Amino acid sequence: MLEFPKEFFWGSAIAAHQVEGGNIHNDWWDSEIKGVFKFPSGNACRHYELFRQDFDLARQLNQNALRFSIEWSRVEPRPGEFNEAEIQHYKDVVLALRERKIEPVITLHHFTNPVWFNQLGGWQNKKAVDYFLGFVEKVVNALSSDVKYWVTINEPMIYLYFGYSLGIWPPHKKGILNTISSYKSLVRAHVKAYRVIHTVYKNKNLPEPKVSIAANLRYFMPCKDDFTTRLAVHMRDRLYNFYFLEDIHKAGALDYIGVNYYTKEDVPAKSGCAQVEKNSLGWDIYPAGFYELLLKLKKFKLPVFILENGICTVDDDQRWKYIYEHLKSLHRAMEAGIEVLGYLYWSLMDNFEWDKGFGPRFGLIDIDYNTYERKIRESAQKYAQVCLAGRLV
Ligand code: IFM
Repeated sequence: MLEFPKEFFWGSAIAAHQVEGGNIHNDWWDSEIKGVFKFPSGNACRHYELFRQDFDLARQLNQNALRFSIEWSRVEPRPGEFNEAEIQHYKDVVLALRERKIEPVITLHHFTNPVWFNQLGGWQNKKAVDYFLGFVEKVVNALSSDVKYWVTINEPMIYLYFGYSLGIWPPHKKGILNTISSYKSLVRAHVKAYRVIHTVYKNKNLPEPKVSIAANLRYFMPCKDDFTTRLAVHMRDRLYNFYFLEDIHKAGALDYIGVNYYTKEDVPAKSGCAQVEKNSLGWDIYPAGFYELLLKLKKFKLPVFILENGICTVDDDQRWKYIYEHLKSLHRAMEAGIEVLGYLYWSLMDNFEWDKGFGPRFGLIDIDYNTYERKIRESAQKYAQVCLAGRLV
């Protein structure tokens, strides 16, 4: 039996564009209606209207934390023009969570931008960070009294890779120079947002907030025991896993480390040294890598918060096995001295998996996209027992 701390966050995560539906003012929607993607997000899960029902289910599943994102393009559909009704909507969302004794963990940027922001040059515009801060200040002022945990940017390296290096996601700005300049912008955006958030709390005499990013971390698996492989692993760790975190840590803008962990990657790539099970998108399932990675975070001397960990599969037994094995690894890392604040499964419900559409099923809750009926999966019930007892049997 593995015991977790009494004060532990057990929950799940979602993101606006993937669940809300009808996000007509953002760049993903714009690319979708221009036919760039095969699968448009449309109504998604209709979570925008059904959020109370979804939070009832989260409560029923004994979850005490939920991560969601605020859709910037709803709050600020035109530059400097804030939509008070949308701000009220997110206040209602936070309140609905609090009423159910669920801790809100709020993401401010989860892959989508308002269309106007991209039209003005996106993250390459000299004023990009100021635009973002205008939104951040507005939202944080509105929600601060009921929120402690903030995530400024979700998976900056993934966003930069798909949106800039490859250019297949909005804003479709392919190229290394675009990637580098946007990287710098995102680092500045985080650091300044961190300061804005802390200042708002200070001015309002509120207890200190906790601010981080959600870093998508991958376990780079050394497939040979030689110097070149070790160097290649080190370089990938530095570049993909730690560079962004180190930059913002150096700037004193990190209160905890937000971790999203899904998979491993062999080094050299595709050498297939460890043949393992895969999820329905073909990603390797490797819980041992979760442990190894968490240990590598020791150097930051900060608590860790698992903001995403999950599997897309049509085999619900495989989902439970995934959760179980990853929780075991997490517990091992905690025994080895890593302080962990909580574990959020990705995702509370099936949702719009970006360019892959609605095919991949990551949810603890099944969504019928014809009727929008929600059905709790068996794996969710098992996870609910862990959330309730705070232990893995
Ligand atoms: O669906 C995504 C999420 O938006 C960010 N992290 C990874 C998930 C699964 O691909």
